Amino acid sequence: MHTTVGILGGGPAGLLLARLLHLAGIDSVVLENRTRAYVEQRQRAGILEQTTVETLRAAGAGERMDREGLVHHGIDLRFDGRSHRIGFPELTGGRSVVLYAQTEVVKDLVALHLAEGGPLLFEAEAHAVDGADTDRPAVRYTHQGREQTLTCDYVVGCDGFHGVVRNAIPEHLRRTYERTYPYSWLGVLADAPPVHDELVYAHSGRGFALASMRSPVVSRCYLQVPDATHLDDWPDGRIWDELDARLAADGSRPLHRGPITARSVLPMRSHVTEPMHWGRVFLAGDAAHIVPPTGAKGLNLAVADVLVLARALTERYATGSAELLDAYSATCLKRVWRAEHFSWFMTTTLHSEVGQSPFDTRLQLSQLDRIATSPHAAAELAHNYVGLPVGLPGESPSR
Ligand code: FAS
Ligand code: PHB
Repeated sequence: MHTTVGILGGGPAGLLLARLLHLAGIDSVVLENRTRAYVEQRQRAGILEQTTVETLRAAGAGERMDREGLVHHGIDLRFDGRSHRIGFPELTGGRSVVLYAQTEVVKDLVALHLAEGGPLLFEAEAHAVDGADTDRPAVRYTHQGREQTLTCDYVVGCDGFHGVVRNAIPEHLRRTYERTYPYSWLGVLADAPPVHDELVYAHSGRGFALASMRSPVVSRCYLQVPDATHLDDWPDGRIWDELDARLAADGSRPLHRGPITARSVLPMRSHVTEPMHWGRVFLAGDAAHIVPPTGAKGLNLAVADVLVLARALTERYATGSAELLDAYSATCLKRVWRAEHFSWFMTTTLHSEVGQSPFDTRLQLSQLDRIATSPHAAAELAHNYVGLPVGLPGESPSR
């Protein structure tokens, strides 16, 4: 099989890229390792930056998001028994975020692509990319029990952190930057109405907590727990008690409790692979970078990479110029490192390490107090949270 762009991975990055290329009249084939049901139910991100929302609308995948998504104009920060709201529009010149789960974004993009787009093969596992430095790279993959080859002009690795495309960049040319954190998140989904209509991020001596949601009747909450935590040690009652203890602040109400329908433990890591382009191979999304979810950046970074790459490929096939393709890695890494910094900042400011010194705790509280009392510090957080410029040609850089 031959196509113009071979896309490995049917997560949000791969599906959105295929959609944007389809709208630009550029053929692609998407190879996804798992089943459709699996990728559509895999619980991950929940917050969409304004640029992500606008991109999904422009791609024709915004109708259900606009109907069911919850527009959030702020977040609550809780620390030292106090609650402080960060209002986004007033601090960012009118920008906000939307709460709409990644599972729903993926469902919308899969449905749209199967209805209008090119080939999207599920249960197609890619093994390797050959000839990445030639003008006709080839992907070796298995589908329906048969070894197959997909040749293309370009290969894009949207295959996540454990993907194979990254390995097509010669090791001696690849630079890896990593930071791991000595704690994890216990994430739960519960049939319980959220007690607060915006997200609540809490710093407490017992550890971090986040109260998020999936709908007006479904809560999504997270607790900082030690690495290698066993779910059996966390029966429902203990989870709710701990959430209430950490989220408590003046005037706050305890959470509504309900059946917990899903739970998982997520390790926390920051990771960047450079470059994000070599020869005829490109990396986008988690295949190139991972952020701890405290800054709600993961999915939004993947969308921003794909926006820049789709624009560059469209330019290549419309004018023959590879200028934007050659600038892809540098363009994305500028934004990626900003998001890495913001996610590291939110993580290290809001989580308490075991054995953390009282001095460090005081520093965290001073930083949080600064955000709560200084419009400048609050604006810096708000701008990063609602989303910074993507790096598209002609985009206003100053935000
Ligand atoms: P994805 O990982 O979503 O998609 C990659 C796809 O490639 C997968 O479908 C995989 O099956 C496929 N694939 C892999 N290897 C393949 C191969 N060899 N052949 C074919 N296909 C292959 N972000 C938040 O903001 N909030 C959260 O709460 C949050 N929770 C997260 C929880 C987890 C467990 C993870 C891993 C991430 C979480 N994130 C969260 C970040 C998340 O949103 C990612 O940034 C986002 O999924 C990135 O999208 P993609 O780059 O498309 O990668
Ligand atoms: C979520 O809703 O899953 C979510 C929201 C914000 C975060 C992390 C996770 O920072």
